Amino acid sequence: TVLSAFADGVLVLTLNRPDKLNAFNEDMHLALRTGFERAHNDAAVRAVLLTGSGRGFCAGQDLSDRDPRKGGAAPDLGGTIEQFYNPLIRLIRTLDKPVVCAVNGVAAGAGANIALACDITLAARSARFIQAFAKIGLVPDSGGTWSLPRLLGEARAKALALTAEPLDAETAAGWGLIWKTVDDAALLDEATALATKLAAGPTTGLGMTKRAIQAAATNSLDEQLELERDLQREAGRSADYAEGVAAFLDKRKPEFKGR
Ligand code: LHQ
Repeated sequence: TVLSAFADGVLVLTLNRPDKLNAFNEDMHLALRTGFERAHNDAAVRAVLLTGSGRGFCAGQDLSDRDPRKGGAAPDLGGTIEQFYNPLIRLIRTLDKPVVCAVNGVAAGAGANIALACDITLAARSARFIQAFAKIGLVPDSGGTWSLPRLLGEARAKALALTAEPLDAETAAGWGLIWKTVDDAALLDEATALATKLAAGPTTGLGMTKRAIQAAATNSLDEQLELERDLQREAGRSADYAEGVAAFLDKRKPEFKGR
């Protein structure tokens, strides 16, 4: 349900239930979690690339898993969120390495918000983002109610969430919801090149940069200035800082080790 490949420091995780537009069932959740846990624990992994196989990126929760017409007690959706979606979003946000997301096609429901939780999100020009929740009486999850207003402001966040209208990738990029759009045929190459470049970077410093920018969401300026001071102190002790400065002075390309 998730293809996993490792090359040049990049762990590529490909959602792989193309017949269902890569909607999440439990197996896919567990496989994706295993992938992100590996990224956390394996120092050789210095960037992650998340994408989907087939014509969709991810259609959110697999709704055929929980057909209400089959009767029985209403499922505890809070339990599903607690068990699967929330841990996934935390794994992505707390990973001290860059996560690139290549949205190869439609991203709906939780699928859209997982893409928004990644650090750098590129999308195929034909992709669409849909806060599909309102269509079935649900509330945006996977951090959507947090990321949408931060990335877009309340006006656009509310309109997208309340109407569930699809947002085309070009508009999403223009609004600052994602980093950029790429021609469909070039998406995977471009996203792989970006992830590979990041994986050859000063991983410790990049991880701290990610942490600092995320902390700004809740910090005051004073708290943020202090955080920057502390992180810079730590970064200044890294081998990659010494290498970066030496390479600059030698007028050569740095060879970062990620430490
Ligand atoms: C699907 C799905 C799908 C199953 C396409 N499930 N089969 C959290 C906690 C617990 C429970 C509930 O949810 C959540 C969070 C959520 O993510 S809620 C939001 C769930 N997702 C949706 O509501 C999106 C449902 N899908 C759609 O609206 C459309 O499929 C989109 C707009 C994504 C794509 O439309 P089309 O390009 O027209 O493709 P399609 O609808 O024909 O889909 C292709 C196939 O994939 C089709 O199967 P079939 O056997 O007919 O070929 C769909 O049934 C299947 N599929 N999404 N979420």
